[in-house]
Amino acid sequence: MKLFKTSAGIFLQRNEEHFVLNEDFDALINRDNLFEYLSSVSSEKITVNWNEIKMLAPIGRQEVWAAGVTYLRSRDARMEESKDAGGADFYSKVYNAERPELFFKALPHSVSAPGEEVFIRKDSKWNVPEPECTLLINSKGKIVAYTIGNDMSSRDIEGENPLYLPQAKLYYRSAALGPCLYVPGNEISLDTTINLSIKRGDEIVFEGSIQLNRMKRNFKELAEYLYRENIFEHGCFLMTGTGIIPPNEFTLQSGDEISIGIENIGVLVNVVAYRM
Ligand code: DO4
Ligand code: MG
Repeated sequence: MKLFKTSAGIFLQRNEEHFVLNEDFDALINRDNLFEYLSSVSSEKITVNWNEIKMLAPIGRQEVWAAGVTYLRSRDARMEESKDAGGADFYSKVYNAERPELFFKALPHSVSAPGEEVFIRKDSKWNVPEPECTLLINSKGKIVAYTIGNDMSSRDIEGENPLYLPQAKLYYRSAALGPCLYVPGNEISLDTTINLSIKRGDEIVFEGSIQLNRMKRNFKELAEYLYRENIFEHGCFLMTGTGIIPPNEFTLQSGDEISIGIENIGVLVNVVAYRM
């Protein structure tokens, strides 16, 4: 089942049919039994005309956090970009350590919705999208849904010094979520593929894909660490790290169209821009 947050309300997609849910979004997605509730809730059936409706990011009052260096490809890329700052050591250590890298990513107001622009920093020359399977964890620490996340990153700022990570990762519209919350009722299959495609004009300038089974960590472990000494009253989103990184000579340009697809969830499309 899928939940869409839209300009016309909350839509539940169940067995190819759509229903409107007149409920508080935060209370709904924080339900412990979200899958069971959505399986049986009865509500007005509708025909959705997506051309007349704006899709919103499927977030209410939750914080967005992110995990890093959860795939070998990410470890290698960080080691390269930070080699002058001594990165070889700390990225390889965190990849092998018991404790994962977790960092705060965004508050809801700076998250881009499907179709909205994501920003690159004007003081950075090397920017990439990071396509990440993203967990919705409820206030009790249970993973209840999945969505697609884009952890936009400035690789030159991050590579210059690891203490610059918050500036490389956390700025207005550096995160995108959507298009929906996928509520499968059980854990997402690790055979699931994430695809990234970047279009410049009519040309595809980068394409890549990875399966979730290439992750070094598992989702429950990441959620457990995040909730150890934190309270998330409305639940929390957790981006689980990227395994797709364009080659070093690639950087995003204003106007590029980023499409991130995850099987069973959908495709999240955003266009790159500078904040005016
Ligand atoms: O250590 C830097 C962040 C890594 C990251 O965001 C990722 O691996 O996805
Ligand atoms: Mg990332």
